[in-house]
Amino acid sequence: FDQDSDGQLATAETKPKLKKPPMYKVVLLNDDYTPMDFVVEVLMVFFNLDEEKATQIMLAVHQQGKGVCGVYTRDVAETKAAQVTQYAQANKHPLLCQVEQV
Ligand code: TYC
Repeated sequence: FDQDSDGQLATAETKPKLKKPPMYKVVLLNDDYTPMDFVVEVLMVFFNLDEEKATQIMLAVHQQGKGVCGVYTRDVAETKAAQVTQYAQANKHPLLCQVEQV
């Protein structure tokens, strides 16, 4: 017998086939030109982070080259990455955001 996600015993016949959706990371890439303040603003606006957490992630990306802003279902991740790239372009910054499957 297996246990399902509620810890209930389940046979092949009773086991509900409720799969968790695949999750996707929204990854921010470092560059030499985008101002740090702008990156912090982006993280606060599009990823609902407070200033402290946004600053931590921005600095991690600045030092390590890339970093995870959040993990979402595919549609949400794709939308956020597109919004960030669009907002950066509208402000003439080369900031890039991409999606990676977890
Ligand atoms: N490296 C940039 C600078 O020194 C800051 C920066 C951080 C840019 C994170 C992009 O995703 C980024 N102004």
